[in-house]
Amino acid sequence: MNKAPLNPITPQHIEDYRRDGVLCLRQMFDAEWIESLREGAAAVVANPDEFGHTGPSHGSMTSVAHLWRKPGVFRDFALNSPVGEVVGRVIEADTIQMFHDHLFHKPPLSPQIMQWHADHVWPFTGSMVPNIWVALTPVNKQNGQIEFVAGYHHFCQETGSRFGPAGDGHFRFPDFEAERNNPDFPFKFVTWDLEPGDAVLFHVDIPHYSKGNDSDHLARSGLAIRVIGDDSYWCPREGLMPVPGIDLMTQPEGVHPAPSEHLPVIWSRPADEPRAFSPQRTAEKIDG
Ligand SMILES: O=C(O)CCC(=O)C(=O)O
Repeated sequence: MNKAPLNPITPQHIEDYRRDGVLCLRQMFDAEWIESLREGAAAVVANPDEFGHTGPSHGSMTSVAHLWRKPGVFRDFALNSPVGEVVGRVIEADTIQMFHDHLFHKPPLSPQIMQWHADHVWPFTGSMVPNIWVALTPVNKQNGQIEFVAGYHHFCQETGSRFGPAGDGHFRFPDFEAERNNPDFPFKFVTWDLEPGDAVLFHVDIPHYSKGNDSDHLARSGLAIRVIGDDSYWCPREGLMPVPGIDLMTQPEGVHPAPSEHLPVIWSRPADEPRAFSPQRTAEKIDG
């Protein structure tokens, strides 16, 4: 099972992520990882409660989180696969800490739609709270590929617009379904067909959506891994999703979370490489 990415992270990947806040990464994990995750996912689908916590979207789709907290392939993948390095290099972090994972499995003919949303539920502010969604089956238009609004994170970060408990309570997304065919809409809708082992990596402020599975024979499965990089800070607000085992409301607002067993460092940039993250650069960006 590979520990370093199977393919290089290129300047193009970094540029695409900076510009769009979402990109497709082809084949960074070897077949052994993917086969083991597929077997793990089949066991979770058969017995969700034995492996993790079922989410509100659990039902006609299997939706189970916190799988990495128990020994097994999901923990091995989080801690020992190249997933931390892949994310860290693309988002230009120097350290990556694990905090959450989530299996989304739509069986054939699952009507489960994931409505347009962004992952604003996490208890962190900052620009480095990404999600890497690793395909465990082929993913295509018919069985429920995920669609994204590319570049929308710039608007959110520049205007401080976050809905839900992390925001001001007033901000709402536009009706993205209505904007799909609007030639004047300033953002692009993007999506990719994926093979097992491909992944999509996206910024916490990127809106995304997936339709139901219309295939009568092909399930659609993906494992979302959520991590934090250097530019992420505690946001202790009621209504945000706590990290199990950590008392959210006693965490220091605006401080980068210290590594711990619940937020382990899963990748650090080697000491002989120049640092990618500069707090000063981030402060300059925020100041304008
Ligand atoms: O798997 C899906 O269809 C949706 C995934 C998602 O919303 C997420 O990873 O945040």
